[in-house]
Amino acid sequence: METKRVSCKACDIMCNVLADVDDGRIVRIHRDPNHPVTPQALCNKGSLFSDTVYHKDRLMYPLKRVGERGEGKWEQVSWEEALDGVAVALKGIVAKHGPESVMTTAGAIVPIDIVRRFTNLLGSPNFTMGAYVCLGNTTGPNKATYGWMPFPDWWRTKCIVLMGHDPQPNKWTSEFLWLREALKRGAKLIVVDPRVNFHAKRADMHLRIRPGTDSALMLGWIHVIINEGLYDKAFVEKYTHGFEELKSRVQEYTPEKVSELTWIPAEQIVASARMYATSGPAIIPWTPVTDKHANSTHSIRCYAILRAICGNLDVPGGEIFMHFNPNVVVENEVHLTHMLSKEQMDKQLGQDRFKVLSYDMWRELDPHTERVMGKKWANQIASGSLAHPADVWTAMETGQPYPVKALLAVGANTLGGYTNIEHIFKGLMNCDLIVAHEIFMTPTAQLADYVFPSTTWAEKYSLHNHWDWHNILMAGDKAVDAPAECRDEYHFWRELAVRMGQEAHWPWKTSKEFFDWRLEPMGKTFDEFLAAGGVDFPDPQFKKYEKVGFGTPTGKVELYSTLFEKYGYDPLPAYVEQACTSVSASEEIKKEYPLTFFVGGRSEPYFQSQGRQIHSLRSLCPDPAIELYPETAYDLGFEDGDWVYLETPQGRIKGKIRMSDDAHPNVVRVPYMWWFPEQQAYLPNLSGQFQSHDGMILPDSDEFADREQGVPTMGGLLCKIYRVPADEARSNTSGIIDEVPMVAK
Ligand SMILES: Nc1nc2c(c(=O)[nH]1)N[C@H]1C(S)=C(S)[C@@H](COP(=O)(O)OP(=O)(O)OC[C@H]3O[C@@H](n4cnc5c(=O)[nH]c(N)nc54)[C@H](O)[C@@H]3O)O[C@H]1N2
Ligand SMILES: Nc1nc2c(c(=O)[nH]1)N[C@H]1C(S)=C(S)[C@@H](COP(=O)(O)OP(=O)(O)OC[C@H]3O[C@@H](n4cnc5c(=O)[nH]c(N)nc54)[C@H](O)[C@@H]3O)O[C@H]1N2
Ligand code: SF4
Ligand SMILES: [Mo]
Repeated sequence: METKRVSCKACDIMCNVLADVDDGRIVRIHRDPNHPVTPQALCNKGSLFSDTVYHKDRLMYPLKRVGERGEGKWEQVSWEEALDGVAVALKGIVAKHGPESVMTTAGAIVPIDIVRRFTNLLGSPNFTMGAYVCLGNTTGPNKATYGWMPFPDWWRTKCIVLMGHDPQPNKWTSEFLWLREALKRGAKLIVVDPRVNFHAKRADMHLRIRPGTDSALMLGWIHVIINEGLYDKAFVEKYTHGFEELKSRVQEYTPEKVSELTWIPAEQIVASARMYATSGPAIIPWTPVTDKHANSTHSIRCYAILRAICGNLDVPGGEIFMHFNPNVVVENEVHLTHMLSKEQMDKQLGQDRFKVLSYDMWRELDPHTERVMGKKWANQIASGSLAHPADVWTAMETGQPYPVKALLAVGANTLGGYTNIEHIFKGLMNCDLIVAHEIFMTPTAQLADYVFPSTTWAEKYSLHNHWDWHNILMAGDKAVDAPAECRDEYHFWRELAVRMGQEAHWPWKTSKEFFDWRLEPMGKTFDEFLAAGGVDFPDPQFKKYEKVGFGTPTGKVELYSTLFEKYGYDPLPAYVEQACTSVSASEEIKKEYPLTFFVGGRSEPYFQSQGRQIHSLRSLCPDPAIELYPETAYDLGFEDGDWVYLETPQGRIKGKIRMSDDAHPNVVRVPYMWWFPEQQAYLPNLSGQFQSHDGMILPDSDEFADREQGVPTMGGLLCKIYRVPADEARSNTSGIIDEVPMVAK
């Protein structure tokens, strides 16, 4: 028996784990106690991953569609035939509609750098991904404020603020463990969450916020911190731009006003602001919760400003600008962004309105990034530019402003990856070419023209540093060989690239050769790096700004953003009430939809839309749970376990009531990204994609998106709940999934 050191990618935090392998088969996945960055990290999704690797429904051979789209009629073909077919179709589409008519995408656990390389060389500006509503939209506001997105110094901090964000033993375990160590050392903890979440129970302060109002709370904090003189005056004086403007802006956000907006008592707002500002070096770790609101950009700007004015930037225990790891060819360089012409960049969908996520702002920041970090087109966390998803579906559906005809989806269940599923569906149904590189026959793959079988993470090598977010480079071995004809993402993109005439830019035939090249600056091959421990964590350098300033147009921290001003956005942070909330909706709507909801609360044994076909995981959470406070449920006439419809003006989904004392009395938790692999596959049911998926109740129009980046909201809106008729209740979902065929033949 052998033990392999593998990067778990059953979710996107990528803990390093150990896999015991006997006779070419995984027998156990367990913790790596000695890993220098993610020691002891492992959750249920990781430890049970062999149930995915050896699942009976895994895709094993390339398939070519022979019936109508979504009909489920396939022919098994060779990789060569399938790739040739895709290349011929792509060339036809590019010749007719231009390269911008091709959209590429990738999920959060597959490499992004090679997708962008392919897409840039093809000449399309239309890459986007699910991270449009996650980490992908966080970098822009950080960069606009101080040039780079920092990483928290978990290892030395004295105070932690969790804005909803809630890592747990079965949820981003390595981060949970960093947090746990910090708390053991005595760090203070402030939790801002409508629910009593895992860490609220362990916090020094818990603020129960109305979903979607985080920027109001942060403006209240800035108000207190400035007016009480709790900020770092020397830093503010020397290194910031626009302090007086900020000071005058936050005057309107008195604790009393903020209390009304957020539901948090005024004295808690004041006390928590003081705790953040006075406990020593503090961190506000990145939170995806505020990457999903029509207030996202303002919220992210507020965190950035708090970090700066309280002296937490680039100091031990604060938030570090890790910049690029010098020992590797970074993802940024793999992208080859400079090969995409300005003419093509200007065609990126959504860039007319959402500049902060566009090539435009990226281009503006280029000289400043280069001054500070020595590199242009610094595409940190794949976010330098993303096409606006809703505009892509419109371009597919209507051909406006130009047609998008092809979708290449690698490790991404695009149909269920955003808000307003019906819009996505209409777009996809009008494409000429859909390609999926997948491990299962997802609803998106069911609509494809070609489906390529992928390796899982247990069957491929890995080299990553979270998309250049930080500079901690980590390598992982593969545990076992790929089964049947499963091939990794590198194989897919390179083989397609060669057929599209990009061969000169893809000299490395395998992912390992590619990693060998990326590690040339270190002077090691991938195998040598792995043998040496597979971790490169350069010693942090603090206060680099004293020498090089900040990567912004003024070279300072822009509390008042000159770039936002240039683009006609509010240069100062603000709170903007979202549409259709308990404050902004009409009386009529409020009466009809009395409850506020958010999507998420991700502690379930599934990563995003995955895992529902894995019996060991599904048995832990058989049905989509709509979480309600017991008294609220009782008042509405529901019992625990009732099947209900949850409806918004956009649409409705079906779920099962889960009473929880942890819930906020006025707030409903909506389960995320459900589909039912045990149900009838292909059209019209698409494995139940339209039944319980949160994307059915969420709009994607500009009215529900933030102004600067077009981030669609996934929380803080109104809904109502009513019982599903008894005869319908159990017909669609079931925990007993093994009794039902996974894919209808
Ligand atoms: N088991 C498991 N772990 C996962 C994932 C998974 O799918 N399953 N997904 C991973 C990914 S990609 C992500 S992005 C993270 C997400 O993980 P988190 O960042 O923790 O986000 P959520 O779990 O969606 O919500 C966390 C808390 O935010 C609260 N909340 C809801 N709305 C608001 C609001 O408007 N403001 C505030 N302050 N709080 C609010 C909720 O009540 C909830 O307790 O989890 C990661 N880890
Ligand atoms: N409506 C809605 N949209 C959302 C969210 C939401 O809650 N609701 N959450 C948002 C968030 S926080 C995030 S991070 C993103 C996540 O976006 P994605 O990462 O795109 O999410 P998944 O649904 O997990 O899709 C990944 C797909 O990859 C497949 N897969 C798994 N392993 C491999 C592999 O090794 N190779 C290949 N090729 N495929 C593989 C899985 O079967 C799955 O279908 O979505 C965002 N979008
Ligand atoms: S948290 Fe769990 S699923 Fe995610 S990488 Fe770590 S072990 Fe794997
Ligand atoms: Mo995410």
